[in-house]
Amino acid sequence: MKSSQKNIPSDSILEGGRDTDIVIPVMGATGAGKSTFINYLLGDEQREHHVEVGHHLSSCTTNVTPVIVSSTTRNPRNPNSEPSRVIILDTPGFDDTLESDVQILKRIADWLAISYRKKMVLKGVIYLHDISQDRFTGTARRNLSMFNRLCGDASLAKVVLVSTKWERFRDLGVPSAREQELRDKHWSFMIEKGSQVKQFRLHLLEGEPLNSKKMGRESAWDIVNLVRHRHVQEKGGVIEKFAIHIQQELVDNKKLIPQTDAGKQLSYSIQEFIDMQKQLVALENGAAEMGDHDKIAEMEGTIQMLEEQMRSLKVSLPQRLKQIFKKLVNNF
Ligand SMILES: Nc1nc2c(ncn2[C@@H]2O[C@H](COP(=O)(O)OP(=O)(O)OP(=O)(O)O)[C@@H](O)[C@H]2O)c(=O)[nH]1
Ligand SMILES: [Mg+2]
Repeated sequence: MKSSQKNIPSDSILEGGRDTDIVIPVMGATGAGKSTFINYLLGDEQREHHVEVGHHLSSCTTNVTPVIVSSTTRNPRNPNSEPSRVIILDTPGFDDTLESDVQILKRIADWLAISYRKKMVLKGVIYLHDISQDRFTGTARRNLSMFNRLCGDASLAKVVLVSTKWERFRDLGVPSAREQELRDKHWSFMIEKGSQVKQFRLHLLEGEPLNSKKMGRESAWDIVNLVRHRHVQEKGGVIEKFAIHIQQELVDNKKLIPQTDAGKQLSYSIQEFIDMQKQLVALENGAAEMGDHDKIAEMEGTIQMLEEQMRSLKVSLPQRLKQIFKKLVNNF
């Protein structure tokens, strides 16, 4: 399945989602190596399922793409029993060169919300960072901040922070110092809350004979197995329900994406703003009919937040958009 198609492909994996599925999203800035990591998990034998890897400066993965990396029969004595699937979710990074953050968040959030409704088990999250980058750039910062807001503090113990592209250095001292800086500075809060740190390595030490395919595959699987086999509490034989913050916000608390902690961080374009206003008007009318005053108050808060953002947009609105906007606001 290629992930760079403009239209969102039909997602048969999500459609067939069930409570025996294990989901592990892979996140991180564009170019961090998310798709490459997933292809190492698949190996050459499953080359037909490889996701597209970017070799240009532009972002590559624009859609959320689930990939089944393992599928095992749970009950060997019953060949008809549903196999337990390990699904790795390839995601686009924020600050993408082709798509707005609003679109990216929507794709990730929608997928996660549906999978949660289907009771697919989100075991943990892998966050990749390119260690060969000379600076912790604004994009790296933005991705980490959005990631934290998606996961929420309570889920940080299920996060594995992974550095990539180690073999780009001859002098192995350089990335080690960088990793230390990540641990001490940018990742320290997450490590305190239980996140683990790992390296995705295509080779071990300088000068060693390089079998990057074998090493890369083992290294990728070590990381996935760490997430997969983490201690799971079973309550009455049922696997512990694990959701990250945004899933709880969207499904349990019935919030809209702009009302979530991650959504509140985004600047919305005028068109996105108008689309959301329309959605809110429809929802608010529904809530008014039901007499749901809490919901109305919550939505009014969101509308206010959006209006403030709108005011702070330093762009001059075309007359036509101004009229639509005014009409929508006057509806309240
Ligand atoms: N040397 C080295 N190169 C890597 C590694 N991981 C990825 N790359 C290269 O980095 C580039 C980007 O890799 P992708 O896997 O497409 O990165 P991505 O995170 O999926 O990027 P987007 O889809 O744009 O978000 C490609 O040229 C890869 O070959 C790694 O561990 N080592
Ligand atoms: Mg990619």
